[in-house]
Amino acid sequence: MVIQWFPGHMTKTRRQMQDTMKLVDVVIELLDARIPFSSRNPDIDWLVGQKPRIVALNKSDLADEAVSRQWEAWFRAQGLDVIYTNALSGSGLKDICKQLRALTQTKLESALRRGRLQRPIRTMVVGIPNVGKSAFINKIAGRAITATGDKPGITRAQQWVRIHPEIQLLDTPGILWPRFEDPETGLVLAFTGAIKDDIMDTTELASSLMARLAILYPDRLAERYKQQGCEGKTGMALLLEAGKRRGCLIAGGEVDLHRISAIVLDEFRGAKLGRISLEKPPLQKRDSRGTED
Ligand SMILES: Nc1nc2c(ncn2[C@@H]2O[C@H](COP(=O)(O)OP(=O)(O)O)[C@@H](O)[C@H]2O)c(=O)[nH]1
Ligand SMILES: [Mg+2]
Repeated sequence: MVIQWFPGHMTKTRRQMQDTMKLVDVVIELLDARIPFSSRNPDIDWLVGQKPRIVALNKSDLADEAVSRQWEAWFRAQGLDVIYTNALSGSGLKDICKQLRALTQTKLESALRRGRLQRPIRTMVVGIPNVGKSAFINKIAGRAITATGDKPGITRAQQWVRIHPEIQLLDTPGILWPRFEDPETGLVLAFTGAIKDDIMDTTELASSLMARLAILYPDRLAERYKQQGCEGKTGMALLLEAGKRRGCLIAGGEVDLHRISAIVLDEFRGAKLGRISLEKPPLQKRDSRGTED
C-alpha cells in the first residue's frame, strides 16, 4: 500500500516544490537540531539546486549544545550557512534575516544602484513534518498566519508576508518527505514525536530509546529513572526498572509497560532528561584525530 501511494504523492510534491522554488531567492531549510541527519530531506540538494540556502537548526533549545556546535562546523564544511533557531522563543530569527540579506547583498546593491529596490528578497521555509515550520513562520511574521499542524485538504492562495523592510516570506511552508526508506530514520523520527505514536508500538519505541540513551547519556538516564547504572542492560530491562522505580505497576506487581513507555517518551520529548542530541555529524577527515568524545 505504501509503495503504491507514496511515489505519486511524492511526484506531485516535487513538481509543486520546483514550481514554488522558482519564485524564491533564498531557501530556509529547517532541520530538527536533535536529529539533523534524519530530519533532512534526501533530495534537498536536487530540489534547491543552485539557490542560496540557509540551514536552520530548529528546536535548538532541546538539543545538546556541544553536539550542535559539531553540526554547525559540519554544515559549514559543506558550504552551507547554518543558524540555530528556537521557533517558540524566536531566538536566532534576527540572524536569519541578517543572513538572508547578506546572501542577496549583490542583488540588493545592484537594485539600489539603479535608484530603489525593485522588489524585496523572497524566501520560503522548507522541511519535513514537525520540524517547526509553522511555528517558525508564525514567529518570524509576528502573528498567527498559519495554523500549527498541517491540515491536508485545506488549500488556499499562498501569500507573501513582509518580515523585514527588504524581505518577504511565503506564508506556506514547503513540506518535504523524510528519508522514509531508512528504518533508523523512522526510529529517531518516532523518538522525537515526528511520527505518530498510534502507528507505532510504544513499548518497543520506548525500550529502543532507553537503549540509545544508555549509550549516549547514561548518567542522565540513570539519574532520571533511578537506575543503578545502565551498562550491559537491554533497553527493555531499563524500561522495566524505570517502571518499578516509578511505581507503574499492574495487579500482580508486574510493570505496566504501556504506561511507563508513554512516560519515558513524553519526558524525553519534553526535555525532562535535559538537552539531548540523538545524532552526531559524520567525522570529517581533518577532524579524525579525535574530536569525537
Ligand atoms: N521546543 C521547541 N519546540 C518547537 C520549536 N519549533 C516548533 N516546536 C514545536 O514542534 C511542534 C511542531 O511544530 P509545527 O510548527 O507544527 O511543525 P511543522 O509540522 O513543521 O509545521 C509543535 O508542538 C511546536 O510547538 C522549537 O524551536 N523548540
Ligand atoms: Mg505546519
